[in-house]
Amino acid sequence: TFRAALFDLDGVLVDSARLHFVAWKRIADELGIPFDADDNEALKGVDRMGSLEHILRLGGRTLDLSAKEHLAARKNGFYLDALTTMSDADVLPGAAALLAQARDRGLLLGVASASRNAMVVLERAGLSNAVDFVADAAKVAHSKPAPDIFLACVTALGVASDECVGFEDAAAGVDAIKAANMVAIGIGDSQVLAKADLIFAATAEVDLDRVLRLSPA
Ligand code: B16
Ligand code: MG
Repeated sequence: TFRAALFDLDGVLVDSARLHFVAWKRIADELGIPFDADDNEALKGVDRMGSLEHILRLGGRTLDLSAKEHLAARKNGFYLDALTTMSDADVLPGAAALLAQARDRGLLLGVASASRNAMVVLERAGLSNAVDFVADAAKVAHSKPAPDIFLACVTALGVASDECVGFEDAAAGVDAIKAANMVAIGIGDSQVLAKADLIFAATAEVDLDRVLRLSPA
């Protein structure tokens, strides 16, 4: 039986992609690199430096490490400013109910986000008390698709990998869950998330009973 449910943040629990986009758009504009909402799709689940590198590639640009670090920090400043406008209105439909239902079933709840701002986001969204552990992306060696952030939850929650189910909206996140030897639930497009064990179109569509009937990994 499952003992823990691990959730990605952006795209599964909270709609923060919009705020990331606005912040990256300012950086792209400064660099003179065309960047629209479609381009932003590729940044979902990708960590901060990986996202900047993707934008630079779009523009055929290369920068040295210190210039990249400066831009990544600037983007984060814009994002942190935008987070002051975040509230429980940005919680994705069905997310709070799903967390409550999972806790009701006796599952331990973890958040496995690529975001170094996960704690702030959860606080702004009013969800910090709805979960048991929030993994710190700054403390893991390898970002998604590596399993590290999901394994950090396993250690902290005192469960085994094969007792966990993970929820993800990004292909790299599904790969991370599978690499951690967990059951993977995809939230979003069935083609993009084809490697997941079960896929729902949106968080609000998740049928937790169906999920818990899957046999652990
Ligand atoms: P930060 P997730 C990811 O969150 C976002 O999807 C991605 O767009 C963002 O670049 C990444 O967090 C890092 O965020 O700059 O705040 O550290 O989907 O893994 O919850
Ligand atoms: Mg995500």
